Amino acid sequence: MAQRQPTADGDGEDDGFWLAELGVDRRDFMKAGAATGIVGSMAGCTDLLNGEPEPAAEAPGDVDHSVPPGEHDEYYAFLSGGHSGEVRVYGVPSMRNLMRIPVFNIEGARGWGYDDESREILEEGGGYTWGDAHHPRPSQTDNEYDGRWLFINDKANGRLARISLKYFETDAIVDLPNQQGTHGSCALLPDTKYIFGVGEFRVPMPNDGRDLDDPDEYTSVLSAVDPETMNPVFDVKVDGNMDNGDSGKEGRWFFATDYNSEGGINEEEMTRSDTDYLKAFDLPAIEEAVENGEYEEVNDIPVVDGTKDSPLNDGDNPIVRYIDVPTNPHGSSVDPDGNYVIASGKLDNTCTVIEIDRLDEVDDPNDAIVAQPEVGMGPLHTRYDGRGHAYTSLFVDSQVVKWDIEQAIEAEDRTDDAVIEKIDVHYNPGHLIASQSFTSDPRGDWLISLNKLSMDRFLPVGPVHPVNDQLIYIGDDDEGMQLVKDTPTYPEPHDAAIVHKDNIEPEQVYDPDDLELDPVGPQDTEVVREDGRVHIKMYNQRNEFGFEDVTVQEGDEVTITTTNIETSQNIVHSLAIPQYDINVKTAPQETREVTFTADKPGVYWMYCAYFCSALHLEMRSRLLVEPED
Ligand code: CUK
Ligand code: CUA
Ligand code: CA
Repeated sequence: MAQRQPTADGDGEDDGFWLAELGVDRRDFMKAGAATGIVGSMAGCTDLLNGEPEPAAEAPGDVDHSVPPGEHDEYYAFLSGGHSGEVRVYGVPSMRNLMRIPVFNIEGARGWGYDDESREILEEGGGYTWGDAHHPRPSQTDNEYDGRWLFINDKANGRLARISLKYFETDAIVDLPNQQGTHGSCALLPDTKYIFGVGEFRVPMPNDGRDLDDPDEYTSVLSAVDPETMNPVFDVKVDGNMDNGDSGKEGRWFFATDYNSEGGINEEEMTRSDTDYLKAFDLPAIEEAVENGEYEEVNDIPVVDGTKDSPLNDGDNPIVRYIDVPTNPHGSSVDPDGNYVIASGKLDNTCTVIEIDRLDEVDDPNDAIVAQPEVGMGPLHTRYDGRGHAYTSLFVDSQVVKWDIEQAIEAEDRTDDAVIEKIDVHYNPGHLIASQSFTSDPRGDWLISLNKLSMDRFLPVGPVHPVNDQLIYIGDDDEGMQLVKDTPTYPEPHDAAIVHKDNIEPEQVYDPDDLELDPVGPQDTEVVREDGRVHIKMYNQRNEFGFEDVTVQEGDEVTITTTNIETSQNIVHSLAIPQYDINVKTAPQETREVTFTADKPGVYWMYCAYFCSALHLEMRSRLLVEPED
């Protein structure tokens, strides 16, 4: 069993040095420790939620995670990029960063936001230039990752996005008009019938200036989106707010935590009550209400009333069940067998285990609670190894705790009898993720702890630190959890999904039939001029563009369509136009288009920004913009 270090450096001596270095006053530190009742084991202890953790010496495990040069990882890990707005792809177990996929942001290397199509996707998605991406969820068929899509939320602007896993490229963003702060994003399982945006911020509905200072009128909604069309299907409005969500495995239930049952507008109000809710949405009952026209329409979306006093919640078959769970719960997650949904306490040191099938059998949904194990301070999120164990991140304790679900059900509530072991992480973990954890068949080998603070773990790089994504081996129940690797990461991943390589088949070359634009081959090059509009159709390949020179007039609206006619994988080109803010990337067999106004007379060397061959530097053409007069 992994033990917490009794003192910062593990020597049992005074650690005033560490505390001073961290700028933490020793008395404050002791006080915080006393307040949280864990003075005896101070590693990682903090002033509840806000304090600074204490560095702990940790011997790396001896598990071999290396992937030799030239060999492939076993898993893809998709990490959300937080407020960078992107998704990152890592190989596991090497933790090598393989790719970044721009989603809500604008990004030069992938040309995202620099060609007409991606601009249109961003524009249709609300026209914002950043997003706060938290929860990447791969699509599933029959409760197994199916390699079609990855979905992700934008907490900042109330949006959901879809990434094609055929091309590792964002292909749709939907703006959810009745939702501000789309936090959770999850598929309805087993077959990804809907994607849910879980609305966190309560606002008037519609949020058009009415009820500005009347918080009782604010509401938050669960939004269901069709994964094929990416159009909203219906909303369910609820009392309180919502935070994280997860789906049952049988297509019936969806769950979301609620930390603001109080309907408060400040911290004091939001933490007033001893309990908040886990909400259980009964999807067939909601669909029936939509079919029967039992909704109001807001912003062209059917909004079903799931508040506590709604007639739809009156009777034997309520559409939303409100289950009392301790103070300000955060994560909610369903175990791989689909038997239990587990809510994590955040301000309570327990997790609450609800037996899903019981929801149908009991009059009071609180009677479906079957366990409340004590796990540690600041439990946030729970994931699974497929062997009956749950792994919960402990933000305040800076630990990951492994516990046994069935044992928790047998044990007394509010005891730590179900806890198997704890491991220190560095520091203050948010999410954690295990391989294939959202499916019905987790692999139980690797776990990543996505830690918010890295403090002293890396060379200092100024006041903004990287976050620390730590790889932990969980495949050996006898040896226990073993910390294997620190990975400094640009801020700030929240959640992740680890997908076996056999579940994804990305294309190496575009299939032109998948693209909206017709390809331009060497025979198709032309310049079409009409009424101040110029359409340049050209191709690109090593080491040339379709034209050596193109001349346009100042003020012309210019569209360039360009096809990478290469068929060999890995040969990417781009069309960069200096001083026009354009860099359109084209991968093999890809066609892209860009439209701009030629408002600056002069000579512009259109060039390729990908180093594609020995004559890459010579791969350029002139854009000649003739002055008006
Ligand atoms: S949230 Cu960030 S640590 Cu958006 Cu899933 Cu919990
Ligand atoms: Cu094409 Cu460089
Ligand atoms: Ca609360």
